[in-house]
Amino acid sequence: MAAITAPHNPISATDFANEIRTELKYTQGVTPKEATVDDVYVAAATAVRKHLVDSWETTKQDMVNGNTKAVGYLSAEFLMGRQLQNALLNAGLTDQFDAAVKELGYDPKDVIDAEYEPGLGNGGLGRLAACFIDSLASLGVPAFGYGIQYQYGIFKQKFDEDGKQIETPDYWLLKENPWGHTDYNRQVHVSFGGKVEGTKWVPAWSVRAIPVDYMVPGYKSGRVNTLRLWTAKAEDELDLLTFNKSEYTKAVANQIQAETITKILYPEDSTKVGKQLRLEQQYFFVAASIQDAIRTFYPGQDKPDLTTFPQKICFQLNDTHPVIGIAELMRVLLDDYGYDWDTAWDITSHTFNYTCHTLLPEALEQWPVSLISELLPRHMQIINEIDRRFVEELKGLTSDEEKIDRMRIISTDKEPKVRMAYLATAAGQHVNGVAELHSELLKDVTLKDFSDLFPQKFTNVTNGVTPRRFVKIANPRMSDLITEGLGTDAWISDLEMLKGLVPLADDPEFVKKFAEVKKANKRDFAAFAKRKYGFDVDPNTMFNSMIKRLHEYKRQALKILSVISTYANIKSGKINPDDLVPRTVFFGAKAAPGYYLAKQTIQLINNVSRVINNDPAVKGKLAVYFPWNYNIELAENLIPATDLDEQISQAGKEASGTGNMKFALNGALTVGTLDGANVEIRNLVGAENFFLFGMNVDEVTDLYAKGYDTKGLSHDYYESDPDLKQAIDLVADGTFSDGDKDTYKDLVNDWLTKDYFMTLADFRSYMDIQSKIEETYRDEQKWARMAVLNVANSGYFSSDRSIEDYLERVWMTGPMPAHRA
Ligand code: C3B
Repeated sequence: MAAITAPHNPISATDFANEIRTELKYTQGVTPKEATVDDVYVAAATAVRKHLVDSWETTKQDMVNGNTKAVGYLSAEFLMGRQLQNALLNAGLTDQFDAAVKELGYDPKDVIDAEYEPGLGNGGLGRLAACFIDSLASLGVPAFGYGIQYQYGIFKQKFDEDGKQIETPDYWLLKENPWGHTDYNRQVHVSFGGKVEGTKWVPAWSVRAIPVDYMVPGYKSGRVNTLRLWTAKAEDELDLLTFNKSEYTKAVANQIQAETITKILYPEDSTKVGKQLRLEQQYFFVAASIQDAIRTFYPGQDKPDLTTFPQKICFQLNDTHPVIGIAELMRVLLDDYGYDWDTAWDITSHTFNYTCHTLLPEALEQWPVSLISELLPRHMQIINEIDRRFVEELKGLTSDEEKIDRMRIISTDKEPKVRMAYLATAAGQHVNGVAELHSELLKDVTLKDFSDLFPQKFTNVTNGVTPRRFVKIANPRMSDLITEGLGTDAWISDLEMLKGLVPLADDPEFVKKFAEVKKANKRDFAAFAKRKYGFDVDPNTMFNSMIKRLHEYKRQALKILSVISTYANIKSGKINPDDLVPRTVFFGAKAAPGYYLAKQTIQLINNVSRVINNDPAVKGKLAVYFPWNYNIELAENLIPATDLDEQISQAGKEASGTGNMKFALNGALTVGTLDGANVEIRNLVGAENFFLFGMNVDEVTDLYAKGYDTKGLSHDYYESDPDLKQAIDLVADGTFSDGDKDTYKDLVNDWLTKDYFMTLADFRSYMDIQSKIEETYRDEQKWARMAVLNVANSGYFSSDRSIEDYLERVWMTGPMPAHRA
């Protein structure tokens, strides 16, 4: 793939400082003397944005005028992280920025810190979308990210004095947002409700969808794509008549209803919700995006030839959230442009592809037919017809009536529902899982009936992460060492080049330098943790991290029980603390506000932390920290400083994981189960460089078959393992709740009677691997060598590679020809 390398930006630091001064004066109206660090941040952001505009313009023009099919990545979440450093890197202005800001009398770090991190995603799925649009731009593929500009992102997390999670709203737009351009001149309208007369939809109400555009600059590709996030506004802002009668609230009712649509990100992550508002959100952003794509690729045409649409753009459905888009494109083609069903279906089915991100059945959305009928009656009519025709098609493929019933897009139960995953699978050309194991399980279990009859639709694309943000920017020291080792920095856009580090794993000099980088990163993190959270972290201990959403299947409970067990054994004298490798355990996790057991687990971790960190008996040997409000900033700081990463989900539950990739790429070793992308990481870095424990998928399946969760078998594990019993008893007896035995009652009860995710069954195996981890860690050289090999063999996990796989297996397109000035 021919990458064009943009020249290093020729502007000098002094000129860039002048550009910042100009923005301060003409955009913000402050003198450099009056300016605060927030002003300087906004001015610098505005200045760097201007350096990207020309490429943005040519990219858009080349996309519309050229013949390369574009990608529309439809996602309810884009967890972008802070933008300034990434924009500077891709504009070739990092060094000039540092010098210019110093010239203006500021510390570059403070200016970068002035940016408020947008939280428009819940976790892995949203961050993956952000990595993917970065890679699309860096590879020079024409692409749009389409999503929602939520007014409130994911909640801000705090802990109260009891250690409980407190959620507060994240009103991020209170701060100036210099990256998003609200384009009032490109608004579209989206309708809802009403009735159908024959096949004519007469909606009851509509809203304006206003795009907020973000530049997505590629790394050394000379390309800048667009992330277009829609925000909802009322058609008639204010009912003046009512207002003049002094009925203020009533007068703005319309506005409130409209703007509610993009008010808040759903705080759910892989768990069930059934809210009308969520369907409104989903329809709102896909309907706006489809209109946008048509007007972009057929500018000024009243009667475009939309049979060419699948050659202009393909839409990737990021999980089930945008799947209603299938019915919407059908509606647009049938009703707005007058195509017959077969033509419309041919266009639609060649436009959409679907990525499934889960194995939890409850996370595959199903919308009640009654709800869709009310909110989108014409779409329900269309889905009924899709279902009817699909059944006909199935009858031609199988005589198994039960199978046909199982596969129906509309379920046949008493309260029929539309199964969005089935709709996507039936309609699209390709369905992919996000790691090899996950894609296999999709074919063998979750979507088995479909893969039996339509095997050609199924493929795998293993996830990846962007090396720009998660290596180059997050870990500058290690990046410099890699560049020194390889003699080039070309690895940043060709991550497989890290393989060149393999021989250096046997060069004691290089390995030593690598270990020193990790130590320096740990000191940096300790300083960060002190500044930000007031923690006194000891950088001379092993840093052991578990950062991800709090979910039972991810098994933070397993980790905290192991910590409790070690603590208890030190206290009882069973373990001599001097025999332990001193360790600091970090947790970072938000729990969905309505997820009771997850919130209890958070409370338990906080209180274990309080007890252990204040107990002189374990001082210097064991500490637990739980920095609140886990976000990308924390990840970018903690990952480069981590020695040991926890990927301990129950086998068969984590679709892929992407944190695991970030850690391996930053020289942390993994302790993990054979789940998600762990399997591929272990294969690539070598089994001897990975700490494997626990049951595999088959063993988990067997244990369910024996009745593990239904017959209370977890209790046997509790009774037969004294360490496990001791740890659970300490939770139950009030050791971590000031003597109160009720605090964790439900959690303990769940462990002992159900334990659906088999934490107790995997406990012994998890404890056993710890001695191997400690023994390895004591040999500094050996550990560092393993860490180097993890980095060297993880180049596969670049999101550039994921995107290349999508291009080849799913989208059938590629980069645009290089732009010639
Ligand atoms: C997540 C999965 O839980 C992860 O295993 C996976 O790595 C990422 O998606 C990206 O593919 N996921 C999520 O964050 N939110 C969902 N609703 C479903 C899956």
